[in-house]
Amino acid sequence: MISCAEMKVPLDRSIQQSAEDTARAIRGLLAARKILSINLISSPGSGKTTLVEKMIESFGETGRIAVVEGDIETDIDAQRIRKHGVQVCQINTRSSCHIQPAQLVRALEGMDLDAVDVLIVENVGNLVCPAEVPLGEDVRVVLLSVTEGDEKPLKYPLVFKTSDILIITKTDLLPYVAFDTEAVRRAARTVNPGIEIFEVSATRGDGLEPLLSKIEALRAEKARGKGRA
Ligand SMILES: Nc1nc2c(ncn2[C@@H]2O[C@H](COP(=O)(O)OP(=O)(O)OP(=O)(O)O)[C@@H](O)[C@H]2O)c(=O)[nH]1
Ligand SMILES: [Mg+2]
Repeated sequence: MISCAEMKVPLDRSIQQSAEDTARAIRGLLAARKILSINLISSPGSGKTTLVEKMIESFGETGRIAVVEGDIETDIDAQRIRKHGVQVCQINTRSSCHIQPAQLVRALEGMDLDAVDVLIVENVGNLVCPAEVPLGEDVRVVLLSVTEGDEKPLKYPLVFKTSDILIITKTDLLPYVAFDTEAVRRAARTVNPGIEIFEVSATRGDGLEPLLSKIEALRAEKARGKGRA
């Protein structure tokens, strides 16, 4: 006789494998089209959508950016992005605290991928669950705003460990909060020595240039077929 506890393990594994398979399929689909995909992860309100808006403005028409917005409810973020004239698809995850790979597949099915060079996926605002679920991305980016506290890389290590880039956001607010940028840099590098770190104020425009240059370099690398996929 098989107990419930014993049965749960293979079931959980098959669900996990299925999500991984789907993420792999997304990676293949985007790699075949040489589309650079970026998965943005942060706590709610760290400035993801604001930064995406700045990226679209900076890359302009030639950037061929498409955006997938993940939120529990509403299409508020998709409406913000739509105003910039790029392709956007809103996913409402309802009870799920992250975008599932299968949801991303459905979103991509509704897009003209031949007109895209860079796909930006803004995950549901959360530092925990999105870190556990790859979406076939080339680049994972974690954002941490200066109002959230400088100990976060140590308290939420997985997302910092699995990200390629850390963006410290809202640096214009540094004079008003106790936030030790150097401590964050040290903590992030403790959990992930290879993480690349940028500091930006999207609203004031500070620090955007090096970040945008980095993304442009990744896009060019992908276009030449030298991406990680
Ligand atoms: N001072 C300051 N405020 C910012 C900056 N970037 C974003 N904000 C503000 O922070 C708030 C949240 O910004 P969003 O871009 O919506 O944040 P988000 O991470 O997309 O939020 P969710 O999608 O809800 O997780 C808004 O009021 C923005 O105007 C910044 O660089 N400096
Ligand atoms: Mg947002």
